[in-house]
Amino acid sequence: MPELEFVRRAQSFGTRVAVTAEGHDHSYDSLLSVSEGIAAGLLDGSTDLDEERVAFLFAASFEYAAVQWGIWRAGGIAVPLSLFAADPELEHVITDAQVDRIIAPEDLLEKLRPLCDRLSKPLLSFSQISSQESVPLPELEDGRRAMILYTSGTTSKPKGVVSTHANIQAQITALVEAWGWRSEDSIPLFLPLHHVHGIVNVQSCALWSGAKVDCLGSFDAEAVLERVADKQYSVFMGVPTIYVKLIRSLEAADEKDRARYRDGFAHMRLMVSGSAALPASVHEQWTHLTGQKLLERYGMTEIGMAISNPLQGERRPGAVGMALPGVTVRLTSEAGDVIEGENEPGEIQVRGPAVFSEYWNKPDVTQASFVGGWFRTGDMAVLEDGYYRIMGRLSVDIIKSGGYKLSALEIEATLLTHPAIRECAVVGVPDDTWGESVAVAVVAHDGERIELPALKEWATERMSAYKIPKTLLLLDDLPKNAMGKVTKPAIQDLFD
Ligand code: MCA
Ligand code: AMP
Repeated sequence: MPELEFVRRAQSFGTRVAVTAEGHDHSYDSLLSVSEGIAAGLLDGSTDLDEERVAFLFAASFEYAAVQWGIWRAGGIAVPLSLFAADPELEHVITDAQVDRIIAPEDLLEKLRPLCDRLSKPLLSFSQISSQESVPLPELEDGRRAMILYTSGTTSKPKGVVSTHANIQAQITALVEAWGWRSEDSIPLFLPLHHVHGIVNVQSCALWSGAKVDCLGSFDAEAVLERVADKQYSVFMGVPTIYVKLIRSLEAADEKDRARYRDGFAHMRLMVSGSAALPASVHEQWTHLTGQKLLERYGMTEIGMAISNPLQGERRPGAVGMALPGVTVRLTSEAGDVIEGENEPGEIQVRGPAVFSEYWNKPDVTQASFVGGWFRTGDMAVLEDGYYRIMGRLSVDIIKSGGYKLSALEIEATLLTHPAIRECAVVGVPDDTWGESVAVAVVAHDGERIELPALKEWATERMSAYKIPKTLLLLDDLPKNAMGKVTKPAIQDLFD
């Protein structure tokens, strides 16, 4: 029976350790047998899930990997949920993706139960869905839809990005080739598993290669540093905020510990930064403290990774490098002309097998996102001496904070449901730790006062912590242009 490539490869890795979590090692054999049991449980007598959307809410763990593989092996579409999402955000994903079933570990059932009951969606525990029965699994083509990830954009609600198995495989193989992944590799996983960075770049590349993923749950600088000092890892991947936080810990450590950490980092063969701009100063500070030159790369949910500094050769601070294997990149001017030479900025457009298939149930938005088969990223870059340098985004309404992509419009729409808010404008403001942080200018209804702590508390029920404004300005009116449109750059200036 033809198997998906990741299953075929895992069979050859057998007893090697695939995932370590909470002090337990889990082999590739175990991942194969447990995921087969989950596939059988999900199939429950049918022969193929036929792209049923199955949502799941797990921290990085053996269970996460087994459920993801189980959904795939049964022919379903995996819809990973965010551990940090508030109920309205979870509801949007579950209803928009038309999810039929939701799987969670025992300790998260209570959190999800009221929402699932209200939406009349079956909620199943990990043990409930695991079957001991051996049943034939469906034969799957690579073109089958595999995953929907929710990403914010210039529409107010996040959109579901659909990737096929072929897309995901292309995303993985580009990185395995470019970054030299091998079965001896070991990598810590502390990133969230509802985004490409954690799912594809860390977990999937490692499991494709027969390497080991060490699941740390969440990011804790001290815990990470101790394991690094223990020389547990050969590869390391994080967003710039993680490197900023680690730099702070390294600087605060005493000389003896700092030397141990430095040794641990120096022992690694590759350290990667991405998901947001890595300031050249952080790049340089990192080299100074650890002896490692970070490899910065550029990617997006819709395309996986597209551009990367080289594994061998110059890793240029402030630049993201060149197109990855199998990816074609071009820049276009505002008028839509292709830019041929260097030093002229333009929009990054991408083509290749890694590019997603569609936004779920949004044919018009999908169509508008492509021009002649090229995906329009909405990011600006310039080519300089053979390396791309990211210049920023076309839309002021996209904020990158801690590596998360946030929609100012989505946050505004939620804040406008606050009874005291008449008007508001959300902007990203520069922040040394988070890259950008969320700020809001608010006009209150007559006689109302809005204080930041109370607004934060109100927002906690309605949005993920990283979307909640960290700064608030109460204004009598929002700055607007002659057409009556709010001028966001003027609002950004007010926060200076
Ligand atoms: C949390 N806080 C923030 C933010 N987030 N403040 C400002 N801006 C933020 N974005 C506050 C909290 O409210 C809390 O405040 C304090 O900071 C600590 O929060 P906590 O969540 O504990 O922070 P952390 O655990 O240290 O999180 C930092 C993190 C996390 C590990 C960097 O943000 C993270 O995992 N980011 C990665 C996201 C990611 O994977 N993105 C990839 C998507 P208080 O102490 O007052 O309560 S992009 C992608 O996939 C594409 C394809 C790509 O290119 O990679
Ligand atoms: P997401 O939609 O969450 O996948 O985020 C993708 C976005 O992150 C891109 O469109 C870029 O704006 C941003 N991004 C990713 N990597 C980098 C990088 N190395 N430098 C600057 N921005 C980046």
